[in-house]
Amino acid sequence: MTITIDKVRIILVGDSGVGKTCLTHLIASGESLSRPGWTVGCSIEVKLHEYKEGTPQQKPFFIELFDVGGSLNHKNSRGVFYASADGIILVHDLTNRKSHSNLREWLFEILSKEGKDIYKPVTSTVAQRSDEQNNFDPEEFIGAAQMPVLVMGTKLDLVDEKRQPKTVQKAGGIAEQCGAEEIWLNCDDPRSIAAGTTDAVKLSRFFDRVIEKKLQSRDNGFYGGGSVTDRRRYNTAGATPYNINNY
Ligand SMILES: Nc1nc2c(ncn2[C@@H]2O[C@H](COP(=O)(O)OP(=O)(O)OP(=O)(O)O)[C@@H](O)[C@H]2O)c(=O)[nH]1
Ligand SMILES: [Mg+2]
Repeated sequence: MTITIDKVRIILVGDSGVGKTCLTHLIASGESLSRPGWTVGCSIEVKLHEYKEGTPQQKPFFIELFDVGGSLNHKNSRGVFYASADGIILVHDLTNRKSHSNLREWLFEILSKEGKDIYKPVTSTVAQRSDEQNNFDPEEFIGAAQMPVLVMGTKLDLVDEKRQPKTVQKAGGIAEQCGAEEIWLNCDDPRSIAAGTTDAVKLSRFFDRVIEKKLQSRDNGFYGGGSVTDRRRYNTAGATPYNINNY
């Protein structure tokens, strides 16, 4: 017997080396990844998620995780992966404060790419653009885009509170500015987001929000991305529903 399962798309962005590929793999498979290579372009993993688990509305959804390579070399070409995103996971390295402050720029980059008419810069010179970027207000964006955001800090195992007390702080960070939930974890430890943990619940709630938002846009007739109607067949006999793709 085959059933049809809807999908949503979540993009993971953040500086190169923060751990997006390890995190994506951990979320999708529940396992840690020992030696990831740099991501060129984007790689995709898929997770089967139970929307509103334990309620009468429970329903399976595919969560497509678009792990976008963070290298500066691909800054101009990666906009294509942002199209029809339904949610964003902003990833930073807890031992690298700059990777956290750069998340504003990542949000700006997503919004200013073609295909997203939520926040279109009107200027074109480098100086004007940099000005626009500095004045960019994440809260305003989140309000306009209505796109669920989750902030995830990696390498918690490497944080030495005594030596780096100022590096790790939740208050006033990008999560607070966006009104987003935040998870800190060690991607090398599969128990970090194991079922039943607080962070697994947070993650599951985020997936539910992304799905809910998408269903709402579809009901309101705002949806134009095509992925809810682009359904996939899933063989309930137990075959792997999806492979990792490199785009
Ligand atoms: N100790 C520790 N190492 C981590 C953690 N997460 C990732 N790493 C390591 O950080 C390095 C970079 O991880 P990646 O997942 O490749 O980083 P990325 O963000 O995908 O990088 P790009 O593909 O270049 O954008 C690897 O050596 C990982 O093993 C963590 O939570 N703890
Ligand atoms: Mg990677």
